[in-house]
Amino acid sequence: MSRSDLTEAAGRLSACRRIVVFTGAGVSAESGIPTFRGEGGIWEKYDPDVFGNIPGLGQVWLTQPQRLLDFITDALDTFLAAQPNAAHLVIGKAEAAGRIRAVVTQNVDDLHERGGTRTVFKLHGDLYTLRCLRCGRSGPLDRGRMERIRDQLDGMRSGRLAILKKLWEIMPRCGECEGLTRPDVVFFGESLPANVLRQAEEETRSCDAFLIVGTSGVVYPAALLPKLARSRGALVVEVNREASPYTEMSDFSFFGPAGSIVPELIPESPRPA
Ligand code: BJW
Ligand code: ZN
Repeated sequence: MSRSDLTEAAGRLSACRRIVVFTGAGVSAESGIPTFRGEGGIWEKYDPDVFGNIPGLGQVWLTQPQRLLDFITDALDTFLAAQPNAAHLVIGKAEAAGRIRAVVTQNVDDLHERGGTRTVFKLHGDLYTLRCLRCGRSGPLDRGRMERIRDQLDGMRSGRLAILKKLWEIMPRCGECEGLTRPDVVFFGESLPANVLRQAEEETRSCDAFLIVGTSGVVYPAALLPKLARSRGALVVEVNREASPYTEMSDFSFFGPAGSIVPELIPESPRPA
């Protein structure tokens, strides 16, 4: 990455008014949420064949509830502590300034929203929403409730059956029908929310620039969106720690931390193109 390339890419982006930002775990890494893959990723500690799908999670609940407890505790600690970083904030400001049409994210955190972005399409769902397994209704899982669940987990350290029983007790229930709920996130083998995917595709088809931030680009169908943008003639710019399946097809690729590079690409006061 050279400074002149960054300046050129920023100049090209400053002429665009329908930018779609497509993000993955890397945009939240500097907020303290580990990525999935790679060194230090979540899946170094928790096998995706077990923790990445519902049958695997069901199995671990029954056979190793302590492992499930660790997974949930880690997740709650991490998400409760995370704050938006410079990339989330500058994206929110650029949207408010009318330069960005939408953020399409694979992340289930709320950092884009807290960074000020209003139009966020969450392809893989939302950790802060619960869905009832009985009646299908969705409702918010606010931070206060999350903190209370986190506190209750602390007291549960021994005895498989005792942990199973306690987990069952503290699983949030539906406000309407008292049914068990689950986080409204998309695991492997589950469909993405159809209307969210459709709107994300529409925005992608009609954008003039597509800014990819912090994704390895290996999970489908989300991984197809950059190709859709490219096929429609959008300017494609990538920010990542390392090369990805998008590097070859991008007009510009910048390798480094999103929190430093994204503010250079979409500065608050863009220079005229
Ligand atoms: C930084 C940075 C910094 C770091 N700054 N950058 C065979 C072929 C093709 C497809 C399939 C197949 N077999 C099955 C499928 C379908 C499957 C799929 O795509 N699998 C592939 C992995 C092979 N997809 C699905 O199942 C989806 N549903 C679906 O397709 O339904 C129809 C269907 C059903 C049944 C069968 C077939 C089709 C659902 C996908 C759901 C994904 N869910 C997860 C979370 C799981 C829950 C959990 O365990 O918590 O979503 S998986 C995980 O990956 C998470 C993410 O959203 C997603 C993408 O990851 P992301 O965001 O790219 O993160 P990383 O970690 O991979 O990359 C981070 C990047 O950031 C890296 O590049 C770093 O370098 C970079 N970085 N720090 C900038 N500071
Ligand atoms: Zn219900």
